[in-house]
Amino acid sequence: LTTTCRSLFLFLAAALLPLAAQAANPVFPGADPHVAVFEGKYWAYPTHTPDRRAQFHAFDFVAYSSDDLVDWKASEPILKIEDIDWIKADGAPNHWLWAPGIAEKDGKYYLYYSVGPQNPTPSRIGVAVSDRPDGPFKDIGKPLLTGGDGFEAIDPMVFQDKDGTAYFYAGGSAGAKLRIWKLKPNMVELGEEITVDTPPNFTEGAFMHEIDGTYYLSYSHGGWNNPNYSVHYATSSSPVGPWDYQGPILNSRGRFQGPGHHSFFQHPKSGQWYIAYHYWPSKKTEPPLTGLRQCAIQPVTFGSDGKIEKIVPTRG
Ligand code: FUB
Repeated sequence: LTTTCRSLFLFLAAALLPLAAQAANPVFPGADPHVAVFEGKYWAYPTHTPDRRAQFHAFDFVAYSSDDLVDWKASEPILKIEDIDWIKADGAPNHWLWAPGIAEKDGKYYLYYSVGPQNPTPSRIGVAVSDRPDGPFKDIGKPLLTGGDGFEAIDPMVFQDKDGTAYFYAGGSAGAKLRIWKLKPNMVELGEEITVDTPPNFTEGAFMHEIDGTYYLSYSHGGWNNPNYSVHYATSSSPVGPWDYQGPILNSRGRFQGPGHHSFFQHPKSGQWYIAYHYWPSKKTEPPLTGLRQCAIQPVTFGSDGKIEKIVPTRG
């Protein structure tokens, strides 16, 4: 009996192991999550959505950290709007922060973020620097990018290529235009802008990752208040295109409102890729939406042709 019980226990333990590494969605509150691996831990930087009133109008950022993608711990605020002098100095009464992007270089961490109002322009993107992934971050004292002429400076993302060049991606929503610059080596100034095509069905939330020489540009399509809100992607042999449109990868198929504004990241040891995104995990699928946006994480599978297999958001 003892041997049978032990075999049964080992069988059940082995069967449960993969589940232990898979989070029950949603995993943490917020939206627009940029997840990255620093110092052997997962770090997530979402738009902070403390309550429904503030869900598009946050006044600080927090980071979440995890050793296992299951248990996530919120940090203290890593940057507060009241500590950003140029926002206060411009005198306009209503400002807010959202959609951060993170990058690390030579032991310093760079947090890029959208500063509202988004539309009408000028929308702006700021950048703050820290010695630690959980801050505190210090803003550099001026905007990195200002929108105008129909271009909305929102949804920053930095991709560091294998040759060390850092590319800065931004833009979307009403203008639905993607723009890309090289970042100067100091990571806090824009260098040369590269003229690129905006890929088909681009709305906002650009993200770049690279695998074996294929560059994957992924982005939100449809807008957060549209039932077709989803994530699409295009591939290229370079981080700046030209793009080969591949279609949608993440679509709730009417089950939930969302998903959108995502990031890709890789398990540092196994190499497994994951996608983090936000959605409204209530059953209601048409605007006006109930509840707050929340963040979810799911594994990503690539076909032998390098194409991303379609993902359907989960809850629980
Ligand atoms: O979080 C505010 C906006 O909603 C972002 O800029 C978009 O990407 C969308 O997620």
